[in-house]
Amino acid sequence: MTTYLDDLYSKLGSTYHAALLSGNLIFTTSDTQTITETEYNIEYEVCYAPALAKKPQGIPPVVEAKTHEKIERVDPFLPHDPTLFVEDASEHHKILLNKFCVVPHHFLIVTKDFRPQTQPLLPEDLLTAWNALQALKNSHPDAIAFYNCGARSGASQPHKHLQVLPITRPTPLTNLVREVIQRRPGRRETRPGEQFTVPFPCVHHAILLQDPENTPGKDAEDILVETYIKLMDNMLMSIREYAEQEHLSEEERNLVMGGGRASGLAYNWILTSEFMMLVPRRQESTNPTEDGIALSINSLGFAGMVLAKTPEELEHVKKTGVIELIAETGFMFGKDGEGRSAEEEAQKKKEQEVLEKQMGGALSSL
Ligand code: B4P
Repeated sequence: MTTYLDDLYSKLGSTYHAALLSGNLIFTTSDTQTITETEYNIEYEVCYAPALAKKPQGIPPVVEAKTHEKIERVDPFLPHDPTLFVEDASEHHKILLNKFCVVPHHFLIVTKDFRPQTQPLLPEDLLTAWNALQALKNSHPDAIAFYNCGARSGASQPHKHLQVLPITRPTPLTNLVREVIQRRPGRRETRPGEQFTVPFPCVHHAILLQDPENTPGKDAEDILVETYIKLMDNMLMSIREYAEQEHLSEEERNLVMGGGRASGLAYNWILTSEFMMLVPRRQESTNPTEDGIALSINSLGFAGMVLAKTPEELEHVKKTGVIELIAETGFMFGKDGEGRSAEEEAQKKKEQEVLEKQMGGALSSL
């Protein structure tokens, strides 16, 4: 039997150094600034990397000329640059280093054959991402895997690829999740397999993963697939509820529902060794300011890491706040909770009641 991902980290290291030296991999230095949003009790990271503004943009999906001849598409992953190839990750996937990285050793899990980036994750994709995280468990226990699915999710390449950021400290999202799943007065701890939410004012769904070592009758693949399907079901339900709001125009309703096609949906998927999260996306970038400043947001934005490429973008993040900005690209809850699922609404109400009781009704008079 072929084994994959043995000694992944040392292979990442040697391939990374060789590709950096040969100039085939471009590492961009950045200045990471932490922003504390007291309203949400979250510490966010803004990664300021002005050199990335000069990076070539991703290629558009296949377009057909008027003659109906296909315009040839350049797929950077097929064939791939051999200097960026680390190893096969499974029968169906290969690992390539990210050519334009901000974090060293950032890598991609790419399907060997072309599959579209609008395709849902398959059991083999989920398991390969999980196996990659497990392979890094000793060196990088807080590594994070993500998938930018669909054009409005921040994806720039149409060939199916998941990504892994081998980082040595928890992302702001991981810190936040560890906080919200803990037992607190009036709240019991979240158990493995249960859903939870974080204080994002937009639709999102997350589940604390069961540990395959301690879950009789289920292996890692069963747990990952079950979790993903549950999250997708809930996400579709939330999107449908959101689309049914009376004030939405037909155009907006159609956009929300992805034009009625599964491939028209866009979402960010995040996996750590502790949880899985899905955030449906309404738009690729934040709402443009009067000066036309808009930030492109991908899964890392929802992991608490936002990328700013110009001083104006950096200023805009600091002024507006990260949470407001990322929420603009998802399906925002209205001020009165519009867009929140009935289940989430009930949960919020319950939390509010407990808080009010604890504070002697002080909250209700605010
Ligand atoms: P996508 O899913 O399509 O898009 P993306 O990660 O949002 O990156 P994008 O290409 O839009 O880059 P951006 O300037 O926003 O992923 C495509 C991936 O393929 C990218 O990682 C890309 O670099 C890589 N790639 C392109 N051509 C390649 C080739 N020939 N061979 C191998 N890989 C190739 O962001 C620039 C980079 O910064 C991205 O890698 C992005 O993931 C990363 N990033 C974004 N926010 C960050 C943050 N807050 N902290 C650290 N890194 C961050």
